[in-house]
Amino acid sequence: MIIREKEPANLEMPFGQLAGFFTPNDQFYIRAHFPVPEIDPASWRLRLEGEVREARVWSLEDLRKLPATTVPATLECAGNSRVFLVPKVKGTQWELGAVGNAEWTGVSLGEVLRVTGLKEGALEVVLEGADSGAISDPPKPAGKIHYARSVPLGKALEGVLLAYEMNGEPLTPAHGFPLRAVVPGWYGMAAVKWLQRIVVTDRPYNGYYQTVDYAFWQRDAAGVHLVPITEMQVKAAIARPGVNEVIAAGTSYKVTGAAWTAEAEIVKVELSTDGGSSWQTASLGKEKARNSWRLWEYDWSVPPAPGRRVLLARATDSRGRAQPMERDPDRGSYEINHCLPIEVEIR
Ligand SMILES: Nc1nc2c(c(=O)[nH]1)N[C@H]1C(S)=C(S)[C@@H](COP(=O)(O)O)O[C@H]1N2
Ligand SMILES: [Mo]
Repeated sequence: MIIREKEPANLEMPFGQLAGFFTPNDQFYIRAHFPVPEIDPASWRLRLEGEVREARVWSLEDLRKLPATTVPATLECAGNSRVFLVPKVKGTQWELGAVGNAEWTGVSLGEVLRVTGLKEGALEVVLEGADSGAISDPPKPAGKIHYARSVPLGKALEGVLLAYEMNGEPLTPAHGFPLRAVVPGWYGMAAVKWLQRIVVTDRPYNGYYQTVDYAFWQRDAAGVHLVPITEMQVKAAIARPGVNEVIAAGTSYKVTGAAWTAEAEIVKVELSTDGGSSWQTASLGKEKARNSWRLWEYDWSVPPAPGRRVLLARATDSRGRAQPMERDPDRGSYEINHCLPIEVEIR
């Protein structure tokens, strides 16, 4: 793993290691704002409060008694590929590997909410982690805050998993033991780890991690306004070759990668080996699942002449969304899904 930060641990998968549909747990990237909280599973409780019929606490045992489901989902950090932004922006300088695909097992948040019972005014559901710390750069609240994100009630009832297993194994401490949220189709920041409290609110939640952080400027009929980052944008990433890789002239090279989107299928991945002048269709891998990435490959006949070449991949999904060639500046330092140049050397 590439160490982007030691404490708290922020680790990236070297994306050239991409090998299969599911990312092994020990290769799955780790993103954390604060140190991993120490949690004793026996005394751990999940508190559920706010606009519910009656506030209650859940033990791990209670949750495991509810029907379990297994859901494959790709998590991509909203800041993945930030190192490609020009000019440079603040934040962890992820290359391509702050993304992974896993099978998550747990109980649906909707089930837990239905069993608990909701009040009429319920509007959003705030997911709070047990980790906390102080923010260094203003604007910031005073003192320590917990990591927290909200989902609208509709999403909370249908599309959120409270997971205790990842690829068939109990969550590791770094990935949110004993319980984390998984919000398939949304960027990783929604997948709150180390859950300790769920609060149903009767008004929009404007917490730090969906206003000051993890938000972008949306332009619509209402003008320009700040909205929380939610759904993943369509994106294809090249795993091999890597940046500055030396490739033998006149040979055949298998270009590989993955492509993902939200609530849609990847229908096409195109590859350019000449900086975007021409595009060829890559072949898509057999394995697929909603909100999971699709592997792809392309057999490149490497030109006989030495020189530098820029490779680009471009995905299109069944909602008709395609990757843009240019960066959208309203996305700030997040949602980096324009076609990323991978420059190689033919020798
Ligand atoms: N409690 C808590 N949950 C969190 C975070 C965090 O710092 N604290 N980071 C979020 C971000 S930004 C991402 S991208 C994902 C990463 O999940 P992973 O470390 O299991 O890959 O966790 C999310 N959940
Ligand atoms: Mo993230």
